[in-house]
Amino acid sequence: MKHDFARHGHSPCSNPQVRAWVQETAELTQPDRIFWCDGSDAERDALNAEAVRQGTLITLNQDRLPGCYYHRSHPNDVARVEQCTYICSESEVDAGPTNNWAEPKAMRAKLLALAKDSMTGRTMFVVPYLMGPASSPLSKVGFEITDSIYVVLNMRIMARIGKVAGKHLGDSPDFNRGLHCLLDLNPERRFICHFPERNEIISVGSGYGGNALLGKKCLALRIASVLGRKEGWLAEHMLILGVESPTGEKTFVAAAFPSQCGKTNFAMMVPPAGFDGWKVWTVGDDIAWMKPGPDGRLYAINPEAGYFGVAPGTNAKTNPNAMRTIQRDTIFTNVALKPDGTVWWEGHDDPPPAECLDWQGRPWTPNSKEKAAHPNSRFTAPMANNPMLAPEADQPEGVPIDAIIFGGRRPTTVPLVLEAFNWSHGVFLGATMGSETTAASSGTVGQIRRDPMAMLPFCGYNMGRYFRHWLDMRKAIKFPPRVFNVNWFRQDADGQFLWPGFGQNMRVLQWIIARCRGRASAQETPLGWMPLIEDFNLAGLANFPAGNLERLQAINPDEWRREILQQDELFMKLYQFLPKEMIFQRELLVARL
Ligand code: GTP
Ligand code: SPV
Ligand code: MN
Repeated sequence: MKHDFARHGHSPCSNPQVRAWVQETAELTQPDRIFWCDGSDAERDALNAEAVRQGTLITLNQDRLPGCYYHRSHPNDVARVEQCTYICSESEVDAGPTNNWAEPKAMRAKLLALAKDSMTGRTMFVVPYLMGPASSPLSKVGFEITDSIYVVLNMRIMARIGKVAGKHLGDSPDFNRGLHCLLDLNPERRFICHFPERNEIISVGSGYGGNALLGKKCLALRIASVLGRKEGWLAEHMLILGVESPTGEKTFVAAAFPSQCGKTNFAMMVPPAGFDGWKVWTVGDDIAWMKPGPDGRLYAINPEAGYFGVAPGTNAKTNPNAMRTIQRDTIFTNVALKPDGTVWWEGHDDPPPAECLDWQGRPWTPNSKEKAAHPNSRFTAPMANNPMLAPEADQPEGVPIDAIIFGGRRPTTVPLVLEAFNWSHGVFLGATMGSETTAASSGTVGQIRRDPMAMLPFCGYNMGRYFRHWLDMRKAIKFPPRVFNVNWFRQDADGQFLWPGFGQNMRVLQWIIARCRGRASAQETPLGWMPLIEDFNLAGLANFPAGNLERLQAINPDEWRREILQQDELFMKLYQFLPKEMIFQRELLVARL
């Protein structure tokens, strides 16, 4: 085995535990080469060139999309796989009724057998990475060992890579071990496994997204949620944004929406006409780590450094800042490839190309029956490209959160916006969230399921105890954020969205901020505080039929009867572990209705 330390001046991390683990993993997987990533630009160029040579990446039109590359994943490997994702805690109760559990010893043995000799003839990459800003007390170090050059190139964008991680770690043994092996991409041998007690992740058989970029869902949510419970903080599937008012007042908000339910779009929102002087700054678009600060407020950091965003539907009208962000240094995965070396997807600004290659590399024309881009096709782009990246995004202490928003994709039942009566009620609103399933995870799309706090696929421990942890956090936060519930996706009888969404969500955000600042009145309803119709800012909103706001805010008793029954299904599943407060909140809701 040749250790390729000299190439591009890489030097391996000097941490003895890291070196021992890398050595042990190399002995197991038997790569031809070991490549330690240092995060330099020279390394990026060399890796891109090598990925193009191998056919893993296609170079896009460098005049129009400088630094951009194109990738097609295996057609059977296009989304997260919840049925293959396991929490391998020592005790099954610790994983809880909403996670797949496997006995850790047996699962480890099975995975290590699969990993054995799996890198023969290949390069083993060692990616040191830091989740969170340099020198933040909230940041965490991980090492990902992978045989996928595509994973390395994505991790380079999504996390802070190389020396910064080694420096943060020093000689400490406190780092996450992540082993990723592509194997042969056979779905039968696809396992995404978490060992919370060992701070370890082993992922085999998938090269895509959250299955393979181990810093993201595996570490920053599943493992981090366990650490957060132990250490007194929250790891959440939340975007973080800052709203600046015309007077320069800044308010930070964190929002949990399930996968493909609008986090990236909300985080990068541009206020519409009529909101002169208002600005929305992005801190993060997918994950928030939140901890009470010394001043008694809740502070949040974005552990990531890039966006792994949904391509379809992204255009200059829905998300202009994303369109600017992905003009350079971006990897496009499973979108359509145009003959001029640029990219396209359903919902792009450009009309459908007369001809192109679809996400599987097959010729596509506007007459084709199938979509040109996969519904879960994505861009991987550095957050530094975002023209509205919050200046606070790198602040080690994070940003103070004044509002927490929960929202799902609900065609009926759930109003556009309401505010919780208090923290416990807010936790209840999050805990009972439902949402339609989307293409972000393999399986049926469009089915409503309970997705508490948008964390159903990402909570690394028992969901009942997770609710308890949320309730307990109240005691540690002197000035708790207010909690809100939103739904951008309510439809009329013809299946049309009642709310225009995207930039117009600024109107909802404006009410939320006014509530946080004690400036907006509200009416009490069975579900929570709601804006007074006459107070809600609809000024200048064109083509918004009279009565639509009433329809968006309507509480339909029949729908709510069904909703409570569906909430009960989750509560029954968790019953043994469910905090009593959740039962009280349910009773109060029933009584109010
Ligand atoms: P993940 O990266 O999977 O976690 O998704 P996300 O939560 O970041 O969702 P994203 O912002 O990428 O949006 C997902 C889909 O919802 C896209 O197709 C968007 O066009 C659409 N979408 C986002 N915001 C809105 C909205 O306000 N209204 C409507 N109707 N659609 C929206
Ligand atoms: C999600 O599914 O919530 C994502 C995409 O953000 S992935 O990284 O694949 O999990
Ligand atoms: Mn996500």
